Amino acid sequence: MATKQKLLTLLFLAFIPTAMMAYECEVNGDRNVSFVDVVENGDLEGEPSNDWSSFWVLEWRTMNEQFFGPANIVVDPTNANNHCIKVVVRSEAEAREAGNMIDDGNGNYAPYESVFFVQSKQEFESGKVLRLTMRVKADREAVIQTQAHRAPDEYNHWNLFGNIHVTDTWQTVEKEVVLTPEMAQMGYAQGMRTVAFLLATVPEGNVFYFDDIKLEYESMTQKGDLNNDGQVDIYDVTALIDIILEGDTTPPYKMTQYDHLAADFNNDYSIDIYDVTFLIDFILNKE
Ligand SMILES: [Ca+2]
Ligand SMILES: [Ca+2]
Ligand SMILES: [Ca+2]
Repeated sequence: MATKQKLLTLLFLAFIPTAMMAYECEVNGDRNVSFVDVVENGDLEGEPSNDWSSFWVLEWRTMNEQFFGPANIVVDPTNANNHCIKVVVRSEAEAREAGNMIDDGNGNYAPYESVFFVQSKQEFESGKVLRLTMRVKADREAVIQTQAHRAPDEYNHWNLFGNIHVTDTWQTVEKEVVLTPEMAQMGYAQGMRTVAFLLATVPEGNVFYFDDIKLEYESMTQKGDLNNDGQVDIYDVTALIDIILEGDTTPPYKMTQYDHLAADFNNDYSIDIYDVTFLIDFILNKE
């Protein structure tokens, strides 16, 4: 930490005076509403990262043992050139036989016996517009439910995007919602960043496949404008250094006065010294 601080101070002293004097730039004209995708590798074709996964599951890969972690990426059963996520949902009979069924409180097989989670890199507050797009199919026709969670398996609200009707052929789902305070809040903690899909809705069990997943939010900001004031300038550099010093530098980012996705200037899912140099470079070279 001490070394990092020293490095930042050096950079700061070297670049900032020049930036302050002559190169402050006005980017008001470039501002517009856009949708920003907050999942990584949504088409499941890239290398899975060890640092961060957008896609989690609570499932039963062996019928007796609960698995809670990154989702399983497999070859698409309908297209050998494509990859997708596969989630296995055990049947009610298998769950009862295993003796560890997650029930609904009344002894019944619960929809949340198996859950697929899409986890955003960014927390959201109420009022945000969220848009979900994905392709989905299942071995058995089913209606699955969507919930708002804080992190995977940290429940916020029973409904997010409504129910989704899934059939045995690939179909594209598109949903949009404005987050309510109930969706965005868990107890005293503001912030929602996870869509939960409750999959155990057919007692016979099921197998689900998901692909081409996007979770987007409506944004007014642009890269480098961390404080969302319409300009990319020295104040954004100091905000960026603040974020680094506070250590909130990898997804999922907390909600603060700064836009962390705007801070990750080179889009590598890490906010670090490289972003500081890229941002300073951008400010110096902007006409
Ligand atoms: Ca794919
Ligand atoms: Ca700014
Ligand atoms: Ca970065």
